[in-house]
Amino acid sequence: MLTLYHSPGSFSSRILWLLEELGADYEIAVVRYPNADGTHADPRNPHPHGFTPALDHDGHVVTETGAIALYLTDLFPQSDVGVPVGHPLRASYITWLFYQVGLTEPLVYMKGTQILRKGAAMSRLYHAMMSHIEATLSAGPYILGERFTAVDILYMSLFEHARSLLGPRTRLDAYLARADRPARRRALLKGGQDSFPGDK
Ligand SMILES: N[C@@H](CCC(=O)N[C@@H](CS)C(=O)NCC(=O)O)C(=O)O
Repeated sequence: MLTLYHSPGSFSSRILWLLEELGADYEIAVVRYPNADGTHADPRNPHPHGFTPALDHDGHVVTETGAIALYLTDLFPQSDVGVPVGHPLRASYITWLFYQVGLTEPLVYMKGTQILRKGAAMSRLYHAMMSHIEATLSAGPYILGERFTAVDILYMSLFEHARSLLGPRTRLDAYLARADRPARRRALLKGGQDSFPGDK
């Protein structure tokens, strides 16, 4: 049994979208955040900090969005949303999953909090990273090429959320227009969000 510990509008919405793409049978446990000082975490949530997402699979707990994405797509190797071991795209798939959670997400966060302004090396890395992503998408339509994968779920969710920080980017906007997928709409409804981000 798969149970997703979820808070509407949080990172767990990405995993909900992935579960819908995979056609998985799962339950959602809606949990509340802890207070800012870390106290009063929801006692049902197995995440060590009370954050979301956390995934319980038959009593085994996985946390961290990237780890959950890899775990789930490995659990459903027949799905096109992941890339199984031995497939020619596996190296690229894992590289991009880790690039998203380990580099893109923190650098975009640092841009949002203005920390980037204080560090020339980090700022340079941010611009190099965005150029790399856009160059990759020019061969797209998706990060891995023709195939929509869990990597796109993580990137589309992040870039939609942070879109106003990123400046004019035609290619990125064309990419984000592809996020309107039936599984995404189902996930938003099931996850407690009643409208699609692009809808007026
Ligand atoms: N590195 C974690 C981050 C998870 C995270 O920060 N989740 C946020 C929601 S987007 C959260 O649960 N925050 C609780 C809080 O701020 O108290 C992941 O990628 O899963």
